Amino acid sequence: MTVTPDASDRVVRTAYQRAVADYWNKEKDPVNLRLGDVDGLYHHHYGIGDWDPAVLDGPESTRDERIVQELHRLESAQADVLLDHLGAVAPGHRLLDSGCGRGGTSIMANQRFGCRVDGVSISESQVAFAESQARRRGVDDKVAYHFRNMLHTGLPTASFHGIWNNESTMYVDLFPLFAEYSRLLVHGGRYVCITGCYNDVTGGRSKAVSRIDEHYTCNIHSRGAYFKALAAHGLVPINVVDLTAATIPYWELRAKSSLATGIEEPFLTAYREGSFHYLLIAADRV
Ligand code: SAH
Ligand code: GPP
Ligand code: MG
Repeated sequence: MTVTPDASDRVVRTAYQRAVADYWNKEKDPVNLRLGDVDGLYHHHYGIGDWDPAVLDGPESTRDERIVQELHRLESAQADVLLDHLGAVAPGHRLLDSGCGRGGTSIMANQRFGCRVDGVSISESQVAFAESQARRRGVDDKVAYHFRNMLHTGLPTASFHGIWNNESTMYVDLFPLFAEYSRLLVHGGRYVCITGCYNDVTGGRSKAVSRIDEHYTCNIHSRGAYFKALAAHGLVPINVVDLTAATIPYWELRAKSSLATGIEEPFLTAYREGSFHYLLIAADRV
């Protein structure tokens, strides 16, 4: 990674963005690192699908390790579902992992499609970590990570066939974000996001949703906000999948594990009371 002396100012432009970058620069929680250590795919997103009840049985001494592996399997399954929605991606195409974290989903996309993938994050330490993983796997000629702001990436116009946000849209305003994607995507290019959003039907931000915002220094948007912002930027939805029921088991297992961070209860409450959904949205650039 090349960081010029003023790069940080150009990427991180507001006090809020500074706070977000600081959070991710310091983040080293075992709930993420121990899971990533399982196979070297480091994720900062949640899981979907049912877990095997057998992980709770068997010897106490290895129970924790079984849970770690199972949580990681569910998180990788989530990324696989996101990639399923990118449509036909050819080896010559270019993809953008916007808000890429430690880069796990970018590696999975390159493994699946054989194409070039660029990841951007507002956290310099995440970018350095992700770069070292790509080098370790020998895919750094195809998978590159950049210390950039997703609101103004500086990447070339109409150069991406696909862009995704895996749990990173809650850190930015959606109008400028989708204006940037509208610029970056080719005509017919696909945008996919997986996000947590609050329910317009039940009113404003519930107590549980506010606790999630506070925990991660983020600003969860309403469900409706996504569709308004997509429509305003020539991004036409092709698929909307409510993953709420599929993610609840992940949170239940996580709550039972020694890696629980305390945010499990607000997620379970918000999902069960219906004030919050875990949604996948896929849209085409027209
Ligand atoms: N998509 C990744 C990480 C999600 S965590 C994964 O699934 O593993 C949220 C990510 O959003 C972090 O990497 C954080 O640095 C990034 N982020 C937040 N605001 C950003 C911004 N304005 N520009 C670029 N990245 C941002
Ligand atoms: C990242 O996951 C969490 C977010 C990007 C914030 C909020 C997401 C929503 C869907 C509302 P992580 O893996 O770093 O979190 P944790 O440390 O809790 O596992
Ligand atoms: Mg995590």
